[in-house]
Amino acid sequence: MDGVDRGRQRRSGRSKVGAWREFFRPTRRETVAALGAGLVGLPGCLSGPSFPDADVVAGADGENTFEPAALTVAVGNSVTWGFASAGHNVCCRPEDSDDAGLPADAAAFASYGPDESPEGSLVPRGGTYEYTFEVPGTYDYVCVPHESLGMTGTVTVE
Ligand SMILES: [Cu+2]
Repeated sequence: MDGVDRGRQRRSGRSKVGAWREFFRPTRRETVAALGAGLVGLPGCLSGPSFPDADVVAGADGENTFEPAALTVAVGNSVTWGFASAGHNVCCRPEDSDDAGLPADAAAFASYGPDESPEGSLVPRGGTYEYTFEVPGTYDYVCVPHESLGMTGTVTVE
């Protein structure tokens, strides 16, 4: 129960993602309304899709980054990645990337299926990917197309 409390505190203290959101600064209701009105496609809108419920934003401002790159969550917590630009994925499968790693007793995961191409299976702009961490430890994941450019991240599960 102590772990749940600490997890909540960490989830509410997502400062880097929070700072990114402040640029757009929508309320949840405004975001839903804006998405419904097709804001994503409006010319001149440079902030891209907003992800009120995302823990990690991939490709913000067209950069090859995960923000925040390091995140700590409690066992049983879900992490949601929001994809602010096209061309990215999430891979925590050592068979697909030398930079991917996870606890020995944890299952590998990726935003694409086991039979899909790691390089070619990408989450669309505005899409999300969610994974629930049931095994404690350190998870090093990558965006396969951009791992050589440093698009990597870590989730620590306590
Ligand atoms: Cu990428």
